[in-house]
Amino acid sequence: MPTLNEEVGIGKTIDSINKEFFKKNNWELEIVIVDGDSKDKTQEIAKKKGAKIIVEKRKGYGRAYKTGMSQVTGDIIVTGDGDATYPFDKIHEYIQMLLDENLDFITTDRFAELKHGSMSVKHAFGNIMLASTLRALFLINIGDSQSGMWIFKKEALDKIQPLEDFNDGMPFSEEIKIEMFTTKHIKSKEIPSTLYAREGAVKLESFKDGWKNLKFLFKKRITP
Ligand SMILES: Nc1nc2c(ncn2[C@@H]2O[C@H](COP(=O)(O)OP(=O)(O)OP(=O)(O)O)[C@@H](O)[C@H]2O)c(=O)[nH]1
Ligand SMILES: [Mg+2]
Repeated sequence: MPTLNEEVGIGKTIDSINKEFFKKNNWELEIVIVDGDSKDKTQEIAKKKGAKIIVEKRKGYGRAYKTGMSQVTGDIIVTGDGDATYPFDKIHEYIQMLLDENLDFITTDRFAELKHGSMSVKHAFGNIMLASTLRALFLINIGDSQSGMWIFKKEALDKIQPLEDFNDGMPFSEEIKIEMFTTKHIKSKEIPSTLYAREGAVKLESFKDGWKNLKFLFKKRITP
């Protein structure tokens, strides 16, 4: 989980993971936050709840993931924000599906179940626009191009472009989907999921990030 000043949501996010299920199945669980040098109690809370802390002072959502993914050692990686919006209470089911269906990469469609107050009309509109653009430009069938919860085999990262080539900002989210869905021999799937209302302050700057995400799609489409 990338975190930047998420003291309000990080505890709830970590607590929601069904640790019993992991234990019962002998699945080793490592919780990792990649923290952008938060000035609040994010690191303290996460540490108390058993998470490993990686500090990445360089700015950006994508930068945090690039650093985190290059350092974690598990066979399966599950991602999501530290703001209690993504259904970490269901990740054991998603992992089980990845294994049962022998998939390499799962991305989650938040639109399947938007809980009250989880997405403003403005954000929903922006997300739908971005997803439509992604579908048109890359011919892949994804309904939610900006979802930040993915469940995937770490080895899939070896089959796509090098992590360091990924965008450092919010476009990381669409870029990982494009890479996973357009690379041969990677079995990818989008599954229905949920979005809860956010805890704590938003880091996203709607118009600025929306525009950056849109420009990124066109730029990626034309660069070889
Ligand atoms: N390490 C690190 N984490 C970041 C940075 N920017 C954002 N994050 C984290 O990345 C996640 C996504 O950011 P959000 O502000 O939730 O963006 P969003 O999910 O598009 O917006 P909401 O719908 O309002 O939640 C959150 O857990 C943030 O704390 C950063 O520069 N560095
Ligand atoms: Mg968020």
